[in-house]
Amino acid sequence: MKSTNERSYEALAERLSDSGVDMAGVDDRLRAQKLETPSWGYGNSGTRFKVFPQPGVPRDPFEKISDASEVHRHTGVCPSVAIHIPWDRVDDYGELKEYAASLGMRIGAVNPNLFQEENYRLGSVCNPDPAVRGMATDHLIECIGVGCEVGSDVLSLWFADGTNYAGQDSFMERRARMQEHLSEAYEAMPENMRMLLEYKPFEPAFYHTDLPDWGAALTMCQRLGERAQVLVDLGHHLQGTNIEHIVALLLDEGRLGGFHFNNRKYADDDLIVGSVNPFELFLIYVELVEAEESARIDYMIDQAHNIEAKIEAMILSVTNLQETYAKALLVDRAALQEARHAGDVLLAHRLLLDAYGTDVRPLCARVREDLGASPDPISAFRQSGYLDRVIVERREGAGAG
Ligand code: LRH
Ligand code: MN
Repeated sequence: MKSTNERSYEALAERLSDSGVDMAGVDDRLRAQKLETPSWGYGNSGTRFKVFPQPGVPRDPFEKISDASEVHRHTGVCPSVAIHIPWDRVDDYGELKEYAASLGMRIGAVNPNLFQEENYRLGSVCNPDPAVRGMATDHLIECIGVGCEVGSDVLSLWFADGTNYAGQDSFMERRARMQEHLSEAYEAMPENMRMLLEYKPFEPAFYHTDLPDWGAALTMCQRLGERAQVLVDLGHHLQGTNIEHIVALLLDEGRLGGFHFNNRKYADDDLIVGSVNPFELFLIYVELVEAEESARIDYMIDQAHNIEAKIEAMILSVTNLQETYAKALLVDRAALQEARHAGDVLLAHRLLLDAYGTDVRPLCARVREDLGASPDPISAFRQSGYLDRVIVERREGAGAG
């Protein structure tokens, strides 16, 4: 007796094949989708107003990887975890790597922290004080070492560096300082490692930020070298910004290195990806579908789950990304090209709406099943008893955060 999902999948596949969709091709790309979850998304987090600790949150990087492996077990597409140093500092990184491997996981991007030390009040690599810049560069090189120990080939950099008042410092001098110290780090990276530069328009700096937008990040990457690429955090754009256009520009420059997926209604809200503006996320994937075959792009999630259940929030984020990718793969590219060249404005637009309006959930459920994961991940996670078990196991000691 066929399950409801099997029947709805077959009906969907038949309808899509009849309309010329290469279902085997779509299946292949969905099965090959790779997403990376952030270790810090499993720990306690909040705002300057309050951090609401949750029972069962991981107390160390090993437990964060365990939670990440649970998300991978149920979704099948997120076998790597990004780490943040020192939040995930351990005595033996080889042991952390082995532990991840024992759960079918690997360590992904290594994120240095250049925003929490006292000395960084006036910046890190852009700080007027050469001693502080040296300290920041030492930390970058330490993180390159961590990357080598855990088998990571991605150094993911975000700088809180900036100023709060006009006149406080020289834009040009700060940019020269950043280039000088990033070049030092770039030279220290092994040949297989890539440096991702993440821009952000403001916060914690509120007059200027040294890497505020894609242009500043792109031109800095072009100065550093081929293995320096731009990281697009969806929450790091001013209201009204057309992010999918920025994605197309960076792809065209061959410098789109990766994403920090999340969603915002106002500023850097770090909400669940696709929870506020799913159509924008779809349009970003429409730009990626064609280009990603020739580019290495790291798809990472960067979120803070301040009030919602953290593992479930991560599972929902991953399924939102699976469904959005599936919809973007359904766009009839040939018809779209034809409509565009014919200047048929609304036909081109409606071809995107057709794909976006397709209920791809039976397809994604089927792909997860094929990957040995759960057709309905959130129900499977709830029935797994994993959370109840870790709440008991992790009763002692403080949650990480
Ligand atoms: C900065 C940011 C960056 C991380 C941090 C956790 O807002 O997006 O990617 O280092 O969040
Ligand atoms: Mn980010």
